[in-house]
Amino acid sequence: MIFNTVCVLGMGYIGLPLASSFATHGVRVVGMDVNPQIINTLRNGALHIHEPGLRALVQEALQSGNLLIRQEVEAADAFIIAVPTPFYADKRADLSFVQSAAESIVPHLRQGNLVVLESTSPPQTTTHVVAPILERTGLKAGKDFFLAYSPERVLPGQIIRELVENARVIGGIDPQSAQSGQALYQIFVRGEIVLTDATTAEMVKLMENTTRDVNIALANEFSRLANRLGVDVWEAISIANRHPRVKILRPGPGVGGHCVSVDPWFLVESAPDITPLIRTARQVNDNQPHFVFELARHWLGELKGLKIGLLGLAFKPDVDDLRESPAVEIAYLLQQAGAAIEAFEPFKPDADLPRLPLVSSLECVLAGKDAIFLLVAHTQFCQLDPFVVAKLTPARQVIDTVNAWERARWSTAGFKIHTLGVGQ
Ligand code: SAJ
Repeated sequence: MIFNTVCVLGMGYIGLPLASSFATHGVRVVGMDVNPQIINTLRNGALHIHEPGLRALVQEALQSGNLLIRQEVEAADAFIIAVPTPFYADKRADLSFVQSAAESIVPHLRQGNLVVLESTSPPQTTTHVVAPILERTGLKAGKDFFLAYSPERVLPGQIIRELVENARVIGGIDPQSAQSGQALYQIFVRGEIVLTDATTAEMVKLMENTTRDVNIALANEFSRLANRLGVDVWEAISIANRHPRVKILRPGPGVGGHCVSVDPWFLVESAPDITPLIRTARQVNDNQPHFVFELARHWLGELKGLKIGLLGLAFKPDVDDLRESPAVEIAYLLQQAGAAIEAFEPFKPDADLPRLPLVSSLECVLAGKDAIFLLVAHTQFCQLDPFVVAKLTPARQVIDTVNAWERARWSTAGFKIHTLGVGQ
């Protein structure tokens, strides 16, 4: 199958690198987004997201003349849906973006086209939600056009490399659709391409992130036990991980981002009566910011009026993504308890968070504080020298929620350091 033109719907963390990768491999790509601000930003040669290496890739794609940024869907040989799947307050998936993306393809769908859904979705979304919308054309999925599900599986911070190198699963609604998907992605994917059916591919994606979530929940529970029992969980984990079949993940302030903290709910949604473990792990991780807040209260005493500087708000190290971030939740919990907080997020210094005061430098977030919290293990924070920090802040209490700071050194520099998972 020949793909002269590919239309990618959604110019976000996945759609933009994907569209650019096709474009730099000689395919004419229509990169489409409904948000006019994103369109303007991209057309002006700027980026609306931070991802290492993305700027160079997008520029190369634009300069090649192959990547066209549009606000409307255009006719193409293949359409890739890479839009967000948020969730409602009751944790059910909100498929409205997927549905409207599919609807916007309808007027352009032609015999022999391929449509691929990349957005993480509950099992059976491709067959039960997307296919019926596309079939409003009168064309039949699997007979007149190809339809497949191929989840993105890249790690934020490593997207550009992983997009090319990771194994890719392509689940067709029939074998020909999967093969058509393979022909498309092998244009730039160097990792193994594994073909299966659409619902299996949906399950694969959700199982991967659920495995991670359940394992992090376990690590977080270990850290709670350690705090109570007077054990250093980090030492215990490093010893346990020397066992050849044990790989305990890292405890932390909670699980954020738009993947691991969301996807397990899609499995619970599909069968709530048989998924108690997945649900409980989600609840443990969702509760972790509260656990950290209570620990802080225990360590620092009365929080009302306390001036606290917060280092990091992103959902994980070295990214600018604040979605579902446990750090943000901890910030609000401290604020609700009456603490006078200020936060510094170097990857998004001007983030718009209601009522949350952000400062734009390390100096500002340290100045005049009573206590400092390390909430995200951004490289620049991990490398902080406590002797330099001691000169920039009157605070002598620090709380390290990610075990990035060497306790002995911070103590020597005059700080009382409290670390998540280290019981006293
Ligand atoms: N976290 C911990 N402890 C750990 C590892 C992570 O507390 O040991 C926390 C992080 O700080 C963060 C959250 O978990 O708040 C999720 O971070 P992550 O690095 O585990 O994953 P994401 O959300 O950035 O990306 C995941 C990846 N999935 C897996 O590794 C199985 C990625 O490959 C997926 O493409 C992505 O979800 C996605 O889009 O679904």
